[in-house]
Amino acid sequence: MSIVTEPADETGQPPASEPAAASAAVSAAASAAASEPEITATPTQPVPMTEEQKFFFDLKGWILVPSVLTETEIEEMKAEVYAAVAPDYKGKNSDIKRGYQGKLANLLDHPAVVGILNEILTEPPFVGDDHYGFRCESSFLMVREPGWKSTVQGTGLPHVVRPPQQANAMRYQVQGGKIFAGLTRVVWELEEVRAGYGGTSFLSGSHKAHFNYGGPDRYRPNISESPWEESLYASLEDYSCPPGSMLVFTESLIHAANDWTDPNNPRCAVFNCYNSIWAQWHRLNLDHEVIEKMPPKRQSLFRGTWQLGGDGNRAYSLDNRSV
Ligand SMILES: O=C(O)CCC(=O)C(=O)O
Repeated sequence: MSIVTEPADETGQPPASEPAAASAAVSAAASAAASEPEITATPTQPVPMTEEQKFFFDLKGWILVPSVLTETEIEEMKAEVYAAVAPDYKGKNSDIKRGYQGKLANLLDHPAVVGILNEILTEPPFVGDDHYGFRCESSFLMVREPGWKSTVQGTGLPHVVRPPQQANAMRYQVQGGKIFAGLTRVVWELEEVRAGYGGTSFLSGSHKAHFNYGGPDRYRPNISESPWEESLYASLEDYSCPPGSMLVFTESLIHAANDWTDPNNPRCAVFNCYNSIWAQWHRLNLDHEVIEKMPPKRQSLFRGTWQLGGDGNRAYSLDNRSV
């Protein structure tokens, strides 16, 4: 079974059949910025997470928001990803190796992302007009042609950021009726994904597991050597979605990469990772020269990881960047 929740409009209600208002906002803002190609638009109106999305995210550890992007956005972004991962694709070479530049940068703070992360990764006192209340700490692009094989050594082995049953700064928590999803992944699927053909798979609910998954080492962040490997694999779920859909999951959830077997299209996706303004998992590996070309609010996604001192930690600068 896959979980599909409708994208919400600004009131938090799912729209009937209109394209996502959020996407339209990004397109409009992006065209307004057309004369400034280096600085893509910062969307301003987050799309609030719905109660339904919150329920399923808490229950399962992941949600799918279908058809967030417009056709034009999908085509432009796909072209950037294909150009980036295969330098000879369409005769183009690309400087874009991650989702921090070009049209792909609009995904970093897309209104659909901001609305959800405002709910699960920060609190109102830390959200401002000129800065975000969460950080982005990694981005990578993916193209998997039909026949691409995952390996049981890498992300093909069901894994988590840390074993979810132990206390740690990255883990999924709910306290006082509030979700706090430490390390959160947002995946943008730019081609169609059909269930069973190689999308990411999840052991739904495992982000709240209280017991070890059977392996010999309680600190091991994957299921290797678990005597229950077969039933763990059999319990994984995946999803179907049209291009332009957004998948959000907590990295405390057991999940895995899978062989891409769909002969109809490659998997083409952008994987962005977010964290609390007070915690960090990945080294950022992003040059100041790229960040300084972003609108200031988007730059705040890459500020240092601390809270108290000086005038507070809101703006990004060369002296205040995450490492
Ligand atoms: O490649 C995939 O489908 C899953 C990627 C993954 O394991 C991760 O984001 O941690």
